[in-house]
Amino acid sequence: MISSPEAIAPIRKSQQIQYENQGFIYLPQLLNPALTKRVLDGYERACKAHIDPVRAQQVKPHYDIARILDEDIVFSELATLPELQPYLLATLGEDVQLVQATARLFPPGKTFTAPWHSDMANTLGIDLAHSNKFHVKVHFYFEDMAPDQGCLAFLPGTHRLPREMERPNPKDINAAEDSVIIVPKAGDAVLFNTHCLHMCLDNNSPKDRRTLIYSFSHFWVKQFPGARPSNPAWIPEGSLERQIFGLGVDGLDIFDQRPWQGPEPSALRKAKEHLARKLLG
Ligand SMILES: O=C(O)CCC(=O)C(=O)O
Repeated sequence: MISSPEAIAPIRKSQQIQYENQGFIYLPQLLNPALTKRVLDGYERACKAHIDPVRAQQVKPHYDIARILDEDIVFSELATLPELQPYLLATLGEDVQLVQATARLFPPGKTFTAPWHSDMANTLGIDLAHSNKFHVKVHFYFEDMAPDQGCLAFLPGTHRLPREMERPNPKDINAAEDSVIIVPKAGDAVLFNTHCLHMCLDNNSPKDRRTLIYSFSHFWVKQFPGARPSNPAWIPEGSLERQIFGLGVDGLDIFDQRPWQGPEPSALRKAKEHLARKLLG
């Protein structure tokens, strides 16, 4: 079945403005309780199989499962979640694709992220201050977080700083006073522009922080291994859903992928409109 763009309600203008200006959106209760429980169960099974044995051998600042999509169909469902789709379309565009999916466990301890970093700071060939629809991450939560449990924090608006402008010195930043710290509950998600300065704060709680982290970008961006489930039956039928897993519509150029039936690829349409304007004077 090919869905139509009208089937997906756009996000609210206020959310779009907030995202464009601040660089992140907090999405409380994006996952319903039944889905949240399935995600938690799937994560715990995967953790038992892949993280527990490593952890028994080696102490690491954090533990990742890079091929989480192969562990349970529920992790593929998250990537194409209907409630998430309007946000992906608004923050990236119609050619959205999943590029990486990871399950992460962050044990109590100091943060493993660089203080106030952009994931994209060294990206060549694109000026991210002018391209705020390039790359987003979604962190999914399936249990309530405590404020000191390694939460995400952002310096709002910093994705828009010109490349040549000096970034704030981490020594001058007091997270509690200068940043926005998100303390999510089970079922929540946080979507952010990965060029916005952010970090994961220390996990000073006695509990592991357990999350899922999915990265999305455009159809022409290279996917990490594991960004598509090995079992093709776990890829839903819809054209947007297939595109999210890197399976485009045959006959459409890689730079012009759109999931929707009907409209021609935008480059072709624009060329035709241009020609028509010329012919008709
Ligand atoms: O909270 C984490 O696990 C990592 C946060 C981060 O820096 C990221 O997702 O880019």
